[in-house]
Amino acid sequence: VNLILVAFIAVSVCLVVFGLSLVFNDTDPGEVDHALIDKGGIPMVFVPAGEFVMGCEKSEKYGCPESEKKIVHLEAFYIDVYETRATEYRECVEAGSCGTKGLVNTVYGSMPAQYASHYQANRYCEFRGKRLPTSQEWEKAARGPDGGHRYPWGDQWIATRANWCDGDGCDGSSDGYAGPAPVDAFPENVSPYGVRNMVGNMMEWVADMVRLDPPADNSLMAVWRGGAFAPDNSNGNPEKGLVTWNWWVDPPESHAPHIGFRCASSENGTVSR
Ligand SMILES: [Ca+2]
Ligand SMILES: [Ca+2]
Repeated sequence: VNLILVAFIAVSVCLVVFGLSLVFNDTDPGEVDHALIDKGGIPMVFVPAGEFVMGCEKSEKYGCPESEKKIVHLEAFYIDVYETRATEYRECVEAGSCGTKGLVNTVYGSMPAQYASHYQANRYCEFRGKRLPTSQEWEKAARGPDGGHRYPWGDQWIATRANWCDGDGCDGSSDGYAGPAPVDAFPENVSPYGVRNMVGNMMEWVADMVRLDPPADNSLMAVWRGGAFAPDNSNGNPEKGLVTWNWWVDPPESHAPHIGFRCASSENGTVSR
């Protein structure tokens, strides 16, 4: 009788596991490969070549004069799953390849690198054999290939899904982090390609440099993407500050507590499994 019972339980467990695997296969985007890592063991995802929707309609509720909607074709690339951690930046410092000027990180573990200038972010990505993503690559990785999500997870704003500002300066709600959150927090803040925390937590430097007002002001400014935990997210308006097409600039030498970055690569040899 015991043998029959054991056999029955074993068969039941197998059926449940098989059933679950079918369920997960149904909900898994399939295209996302979570097993890719760079030479330093940092997780990356592959974004295949193809078109995506960039920018937004001028009729958007809050307007988007700087990023009118268009179809853009990009070659394939890889991008980090997470914002760069302070621990990972420190490895570059310890290897003698990255500077510490302006950096005041004291919390490591899974906390993001803060205060890195655009120059330092570039240098760090070079140290990893990578580079900063272009603004177009960043937006494709955040929005996905089909239709162009408004937020990485879809078109509806969900206040608990991203680290944005807390308290009176915003809408009064709290997401549990008055400052930066670990880069792997908010697991539902995920793009169709499996990239995490693209909007919220740290704003992210991208490779692009622009002149906003030539010739009156010819200084080159560095572009950042994605909005942040800080209360200057469009005055606490997440629908405006954390949409995937949002971008603005800061001087490339800026060291800001709410600006971080992640790296990208076009090279097959950078990434393995
Ligand atoms: Ca927050
Ligand atoms: Ca971010």
